[in-house]
Amino acid sequence: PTLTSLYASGALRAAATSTVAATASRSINDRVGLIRGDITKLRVDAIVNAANTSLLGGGGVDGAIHRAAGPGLLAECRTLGGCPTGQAKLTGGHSLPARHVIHTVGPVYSRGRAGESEALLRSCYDTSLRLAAASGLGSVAFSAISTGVYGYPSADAAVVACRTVREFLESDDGQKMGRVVFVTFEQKDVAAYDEALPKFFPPE
Ligand code: AR6
Repeated sequence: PTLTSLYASGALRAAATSTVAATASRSINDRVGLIRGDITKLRVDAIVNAANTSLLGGGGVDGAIHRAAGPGLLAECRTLGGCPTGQAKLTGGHSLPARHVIHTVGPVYSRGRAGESEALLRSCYDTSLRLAAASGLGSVAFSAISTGVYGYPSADAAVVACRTVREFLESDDGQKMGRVVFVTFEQKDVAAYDEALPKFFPPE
């Protein structure tokens, strides 16, 4: 199936499940995807939320996820004691089609401290992927962390996202991961991933 047909259907989970056993023979490119749309509609093992350190909700994708998941998600988040920037925490998916939500906290972008912002953004992707793998989750969909309210330039953020996912999928921990999907929403991020993705996942 095409990536588009995986959107809002049961096929993404089916694809991930059926391919986990065969990851050894699958290329890295077969394990990465890019779609444009609302992340709250995806039926995957986990969607990754761009949260804040309180983990108590907010605007943007965080607000959309909490609205779609229902009040049970906020209740569970209240038990977590927040999350430091660059780290990630796992909850259930509640009323979402996704089984789980990984809440990660991106950096507020600072041009003057771009290196620090980059290290923290990289840590968001890396920590989320390790948490997913440690929890036995085989399919993960990422929102474009920090590229909204937190102001991270989309092109730079897409490079960090693609590079970190590539390195993870090549690592020992990454072998079990069936599928990682980047979810774009606004045109600026669509363009950023159209540019970055082929550089890190070149057509074979
Ligand atoms: N599905 C997928 N992506 C979305 C959706 C959606 N439904 N809605 C927005 N996006 P942002 P940040 C994209 O601002 O920059 C919150 O208040 C959006 O186009 O949601 O990390 C939190 O509580 C953008 O590309 O997150 C924090 O306080 C991306 O999601 C703060 O915002 C991230 O934009 C975090 O800021």
